[in-house]
Amino acid sequence: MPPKTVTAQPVTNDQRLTDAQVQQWRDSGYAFVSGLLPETMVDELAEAAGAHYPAAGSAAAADFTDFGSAGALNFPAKINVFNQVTLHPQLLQAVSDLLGVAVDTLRLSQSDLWPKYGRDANQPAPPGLQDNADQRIHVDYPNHSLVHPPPWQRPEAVEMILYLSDAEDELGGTAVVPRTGANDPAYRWPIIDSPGIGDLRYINNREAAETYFASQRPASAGFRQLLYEREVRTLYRRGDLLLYRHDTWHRGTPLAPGARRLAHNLTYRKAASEWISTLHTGWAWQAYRDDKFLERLIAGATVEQRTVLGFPAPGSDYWCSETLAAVDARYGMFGFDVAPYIAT
Ligand SMILES: O=C(O)CCC(=O)C(=O)O
Ligand SMILES: [Fe+2]
Repeated sequence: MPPKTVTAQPVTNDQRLTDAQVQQWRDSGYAFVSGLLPETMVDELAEAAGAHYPAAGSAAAADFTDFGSAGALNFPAKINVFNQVTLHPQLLQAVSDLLGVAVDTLRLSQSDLWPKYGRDANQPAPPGLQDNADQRIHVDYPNHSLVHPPPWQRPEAVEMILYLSDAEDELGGTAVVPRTGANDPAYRWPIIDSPGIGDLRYINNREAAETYFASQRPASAGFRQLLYEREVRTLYRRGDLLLYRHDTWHRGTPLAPGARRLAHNLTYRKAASEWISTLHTGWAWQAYRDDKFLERLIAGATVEQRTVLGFPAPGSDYWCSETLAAVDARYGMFGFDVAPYIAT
């Protein structure tokens, strides 16, 4: 049987999620939407990221194995539009709508962009447990959180995959397992039947992971087969956005041979959930550059966008006459306006 696919549903004209999309994310663990970000911005990002990574079919692409945050384009990037997308007001509004909290209580915890290549049909079979082409079904919380996601009705974060390519031959979609309700066996509690959790080995590749479960955890192996049977795959187009959660079962699936998919991963958490890690390398390693792009980014951001990066919000205890003057001295020449931070 061919995999079941889902297509993105348009947002409303004012670039907000519809009530149905919000409800679907809260109940089913995902929503797949189109039209949230301006098309021109998505095109610009796709072009810039496309030039940054090896072309599909090139020798460098065949050698490319570096995926995950460390090897990816990271926030803040020298590519301006990458940063603009990361802090786009419409994305922040969507997260605020999903979590039901104000934008200024959100924090960015992941922004990285990476390519995935379709293995050439005559390339040798993939070696290794960590091969990324056909992923094992999993949840993302182990490398995002120090703990375990709270009960379903209290989500702490929104994860996103912004697709910058079209699915070629309808392959490479992210598979997700829609949650059907409070008693859905696929979402039994706690969520621990996934590689890397507890004393389970971390294995990325589906076949290797399921062989491992069959021999080490036969009870989990049967459960996991149910997850594969229940999955639906995103039939993505450039600009489509998958919104999901740290407790959503999902996985990456193989691309068409020779294809390249570019995808931007984004996560925003609640400010109070400090146990959720920051996955991108962050600004510490981007300070002290002669082009001052970090300073310009901070100065040019809105108050809300800065707050999402962890900059002290208006009203924070941090602000006093001394810090106002000092921060102005650091950023004022780049156009930073200290006024919103002055207590009235
Ligand atoms: O590539 C995808 O579509 C999903 C990737 C993923 O879930 C992961 O790497 O954790
Ligand atoms: Fe994942």
